[in-house]
Amino acid sequence: MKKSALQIARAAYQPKLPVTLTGAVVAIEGEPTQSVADQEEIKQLFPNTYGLPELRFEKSGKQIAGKPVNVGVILSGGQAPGGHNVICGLFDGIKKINKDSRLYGFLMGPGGLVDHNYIELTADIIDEYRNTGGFDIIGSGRTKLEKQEQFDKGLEILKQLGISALVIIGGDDSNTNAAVLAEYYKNIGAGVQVIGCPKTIDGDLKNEVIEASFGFDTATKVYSELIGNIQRDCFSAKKYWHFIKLMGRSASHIALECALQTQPNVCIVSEEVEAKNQTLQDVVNYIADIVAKRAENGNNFGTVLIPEGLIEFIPAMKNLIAELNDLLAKTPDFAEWAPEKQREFVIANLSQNSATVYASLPAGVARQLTLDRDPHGNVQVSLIETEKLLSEMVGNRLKEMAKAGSYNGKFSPLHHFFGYEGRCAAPSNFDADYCYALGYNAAMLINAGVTGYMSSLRNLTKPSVQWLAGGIPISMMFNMERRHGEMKPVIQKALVRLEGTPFQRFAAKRDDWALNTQYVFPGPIQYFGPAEVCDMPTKTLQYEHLDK
Ligand code: FBP
Repeated sequence: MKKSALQIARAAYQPKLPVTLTGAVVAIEGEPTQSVADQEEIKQLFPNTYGLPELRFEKSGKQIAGKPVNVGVILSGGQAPGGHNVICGLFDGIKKINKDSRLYGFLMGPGGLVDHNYIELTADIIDEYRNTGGFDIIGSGRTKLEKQEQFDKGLEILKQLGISALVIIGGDDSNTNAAVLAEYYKNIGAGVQVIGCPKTIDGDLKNEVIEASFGFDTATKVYSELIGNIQRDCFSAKKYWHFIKLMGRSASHIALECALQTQPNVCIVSEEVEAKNQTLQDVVNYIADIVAKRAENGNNFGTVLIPEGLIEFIPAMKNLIAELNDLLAKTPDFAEWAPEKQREFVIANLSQNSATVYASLPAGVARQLTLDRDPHGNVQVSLIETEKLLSEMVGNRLKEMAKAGSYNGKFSPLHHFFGYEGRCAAPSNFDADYCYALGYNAAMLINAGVTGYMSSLRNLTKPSVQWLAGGIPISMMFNMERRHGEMKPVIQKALVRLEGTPFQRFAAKRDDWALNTQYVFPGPIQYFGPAEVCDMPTKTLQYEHLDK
């Protein structure tokens, strides 16, 4: 494939490893750990990998040396900038351990392991992908590894290729799978270590010990550039209200980070809507009031950021979705029915409250709620057109207000959805360094002989050379949640904390941003130039560090 000038220049970028990882390491064990909730149940489900200690790497002062190791790698779930660098770091790490080590990539996600589809990743291939966006080196997929026959089928090919360690690069669901697989292989004495790496643009795979998932930095910078450009356009023409839905699945981290970077007129944070027990109409009224107040000052324009998961956080909608999840899990042929039959069936089988909410929704949105779940049982929120739903309802509300004499303005909404635009961008310097180090560090965890761990780097607001490297037992992040109608052990998703500094900073400023146009135009990601332009981590990460 022909390369752009930036790709060629960027290929030469050498990610900066933490000093700790620049030679051989010793693994220092911390205290035994326990899961964030439901300890007894999780301990029973993970008898071999529960309670392991955290690991911290320190420089040993020696040269790295070890036996050759064959490693498999899987990219799982949605794309996130920097995935290629995780693989490059892993490759360089295992080659550092022993130049005869080999890396195999399973194709198109966890399905590649089960179906025995793989390629060997050689130096020539790896060099083509350094510091590039995308997951195309081996592709990704959302197959859920959950059945014993899948694990056994996977083990056949691992044995055949002499693979003794598998690295799964994925989000909360995929790392949950990694921990389940690690437990199973340990239990049957398969001799295969399983290591996870925290990936997702959504930013919701983080906790006390994992500071950030990779890809969030680059994706939010791409969206903020686009939002900034729209704000400049809207400030120039002064005639449109832009309703911008942002990816991020359930959590509002992406919307919040973009708000902190661009200072829009409105940003809805789903977690706050839930905490205040707001209805859809409350959210609509809040936006309509801002539109009306701006109109009083002659400002018939503005920007509204909407997290894609909003619908799921409106309590009445949340109940409806939970009931739909259970109902659809019990009705496997639902998707084959005609739309009217589906609608009648749903209304007849929901509780009265949920049936009323369902019936009150515009038909298109109601139908979107019943579309296929992903293999993990999640509603595909990116398919629900919340931005159109909200702008339509705001328009209706403004008509009522105009009749009552409390609004006199012009409302012309435009709609945008930013998601896929950011997932495969060339990684920012932060993500290029973070991902390379995560992969390299995974190689060190393999060398340390552990399983069921997630590659971890901390101290992320400092320059990358000062990051702290180690491993976190994945079972430590588990709690029990209802999935597909059954209670399952899963990694607890990190939602926006309303008491945390990122939200508090936003909340302190939003009234000012709503009425007095205070837009910031961040511009495109810069790869070459001063550190304050090129290497700055997200505001979320910077503010979260103030909470520590
Ligand atoms: P992961 O959780 O797998 O990282 O995926 C993140 C995400 O980009 C969400 O923000 C979005 O809702 C979803 O993937 C879209 O999924 P798909 O790529 O299957 O359309």
